[in-house]
Amino acid sequence: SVAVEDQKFCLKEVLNTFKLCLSENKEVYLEHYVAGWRGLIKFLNSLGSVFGFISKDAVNKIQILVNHMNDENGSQYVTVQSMVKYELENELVDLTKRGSHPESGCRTLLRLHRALRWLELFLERLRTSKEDSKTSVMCAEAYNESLSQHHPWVVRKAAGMAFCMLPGRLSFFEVMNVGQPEQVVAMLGEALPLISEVYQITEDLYAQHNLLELP
Ligand code: 1PX
Repeated sequence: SVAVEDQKFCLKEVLNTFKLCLSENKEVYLEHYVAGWRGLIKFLNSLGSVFGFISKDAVNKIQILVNHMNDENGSQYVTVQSMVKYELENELVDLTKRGSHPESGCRTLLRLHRALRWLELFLERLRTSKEDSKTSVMCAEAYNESLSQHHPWVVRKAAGMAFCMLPGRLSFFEVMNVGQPEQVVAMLGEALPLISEVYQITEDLYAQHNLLELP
């Protein structure tokens, strides 16, 4: 269940789940996508309760997807591709304004997808950071370049305040539970292309179906 997020975070596990995300013909498995996010939320939770409002929203979104995967039409929710096809063909998506399908898989996954872009930008900054780089600054820059564009002012404000509470670079690396900073950097170098690929495939799919602005 998503309620239990208390095991120790390990970046390597998250890396593995993102590896499992892609099928042979480059479809994105929802099961592993969700598992990847669970791992990230575990990490966020270990940083303290100021990030609770962020992880709460992410857990909500994951739960919506898991509910779709477990309901009677669950077989349509195996990959992001099959989900999009099924929901569009059956008119289960609010396309222009919120209506009778506020919890469509498509609009819910889009929120996580946008957050994945933030993650990509943030991890790339972490990977190339110097000893005196500030995680709060890297995080804020990544956020301003991506996710913030989809958030109202109050959310941006709250996020900005939370970023200031992030631990410094070295403690941050320690929480990642990979080993020495050089090993963290190497691991990030391995993880980033996978995350980028999952992001890009989803982005192209959503663009192709005109789903990038779902309400
Ligand atoms: C190895 C490093 C890993 C770091 C892992 C951190 C995981 C972060 C997970 C963040 C997930 C955020 C999902 C946000 C989805 C969203 O945009 N929701 C908004 C829109 O939803 P709606 O249903 O209303 O259309 C919603 O309004 C969000 C509210 C919560 C605030 C979101 C702020 C996001 C900041 C993301 C950066 C996280 C900083 C973590 C620092 C490590």
